[in-house]
Amino acid sequence: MSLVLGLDASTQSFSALVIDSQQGHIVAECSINFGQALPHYNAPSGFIPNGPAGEVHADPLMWLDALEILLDTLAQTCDLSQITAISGAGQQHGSVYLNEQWTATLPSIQTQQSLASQIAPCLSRSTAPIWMDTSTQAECSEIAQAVGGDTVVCSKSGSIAIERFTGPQIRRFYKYQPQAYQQTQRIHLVSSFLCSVLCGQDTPIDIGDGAGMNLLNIDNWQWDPQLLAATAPELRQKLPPVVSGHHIAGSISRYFVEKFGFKWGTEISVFTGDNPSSLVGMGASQPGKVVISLGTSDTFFAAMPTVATDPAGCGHVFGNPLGGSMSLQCFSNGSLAREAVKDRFNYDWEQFTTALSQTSPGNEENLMLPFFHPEISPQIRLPAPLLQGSHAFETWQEGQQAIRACVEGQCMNMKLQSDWMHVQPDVIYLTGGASQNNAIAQIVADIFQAKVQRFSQSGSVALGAAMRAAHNTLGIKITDLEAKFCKADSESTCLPKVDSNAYKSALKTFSSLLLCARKNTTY
Ligand code: ADP
Ligand code: XUL
Repeated sequence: MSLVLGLDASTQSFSALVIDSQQGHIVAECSINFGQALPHYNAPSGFIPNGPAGEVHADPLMWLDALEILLDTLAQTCDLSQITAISGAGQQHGSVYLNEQWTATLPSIQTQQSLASQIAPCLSRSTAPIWMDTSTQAECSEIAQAVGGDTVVCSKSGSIAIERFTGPQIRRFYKYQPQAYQQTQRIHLVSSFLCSVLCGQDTPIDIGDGAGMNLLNIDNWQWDPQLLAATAPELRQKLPPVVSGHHIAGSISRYFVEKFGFKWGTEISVFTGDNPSSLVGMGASQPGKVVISLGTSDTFFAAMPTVATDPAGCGHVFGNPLGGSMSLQCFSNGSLAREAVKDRFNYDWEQFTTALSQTSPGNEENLMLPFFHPEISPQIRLPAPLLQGSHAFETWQEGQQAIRACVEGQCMNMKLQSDWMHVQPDVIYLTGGASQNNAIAQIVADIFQAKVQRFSQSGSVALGAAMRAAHNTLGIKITDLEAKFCKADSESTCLPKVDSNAYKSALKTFSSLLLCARKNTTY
């Protein structure tokens, strides 16, 4: 038995998945929802609501408490001493700020107290800005201006200066809290922070997650001196080194051996971002497959044969944890937008699904821009859920139509915004919490005019982490792991039920609604 653990620290939950890498099956899995398990953090969806000026932060101590509950729960169904390798992934772009106590504290953490209470004194900033933060518009302009414009930022880092990316977030912290910035000795991503805690030592950032910072040069996958200088002073020494996804970051620390029964010496592969990890878990790390993930954010991504950047500036290039690069487009109005419409009509998911099956493709031209908080792709800051003819979402009376309009709007937007990747998929691999919904999957198939496939295993982020650990530590070929774990569930395949004309006019109208909303936006 070669048990391997994959961890997924996402926006709303912390999940674990254990695979038997030789037998090819899932041994155990569990998930801790931050809002439900840790209500005293007042973060019902995993982040602190109503931050000022577009700030969206989360408490890193909440992630640590969740990790402990997660491992306790996992230990009830799985003998953790049998785990032979570990890796993990985190929501991308979020950053954790640590003071001079950090490196000395990590190896000396004791089981008598919680992780959170021992790491708390190491935080030079009590909260971590996460990917939903839109507060850094000024800092993005400043960085772009300092290096010669957004075209330069994009050709260097794979993305224009983007509000949620870590570099602009760091600059804002430096500008508004210069003293706390000065006291910061280490800045980690969510992924590298958690990897360090598990290893009991400071660990590197991988090229998959590192590329989401506007600081990494995608030509050589090293920190870019010009971008560092444009972001904040003395930044280079505050960042950990960058490594490829094959790197072994360390082995499990004494705390986890003594408290949860892990075996001494269990190797931990460097963590990566949730999307790069999902690329691996979906069996899509070689070019040719397109993945749509319907999670808190919706993402559209693919491994790329060559690096291509988005001329419109909303798309990104990240390192592929198994080598090469990937393209990604992120939509911030994902699950929380679907939930906003569902909750507005007091529906549950079953009623939501019925609504989709009782309305027809194209929704009789009832269109919605399904943006309930600022959108990233395209950049739209106004909360402008519009009906055709610019009526506000509040005027929608008809729940069934509103629900179809929301999901169709999300898929049409995704199709239009991902055009720059020039991938015309015959098959789309669907993952994330909402992918289990057959009616949503059907709309994806209809709008993209592609076959949609799902795997019986929906947790592709944690699976990708476990596959990477099995590959890096146990030397198992990725193709062998894909053959065992990335099997499409034939019963859940969706084929388009309408032809390409069905959405022709809706796509055109949707496009002009987008243009109109962009003109009205404060960008
Ligand atoms: P993340 O990893 O970003 O935290 P997940 O991929 O786990 O998010 O997805 C969680 C989301 O899945 C929930 O917020 C919920 O909106 C959505 N979801 C769960 N069940 C359904 C369903 N039956 N239909 C549509 N969406 C669903
Ligand atoms: C990707 C992005 C989100 C987060 C959270 O650029 O911002 O997908 O990784 O899932």
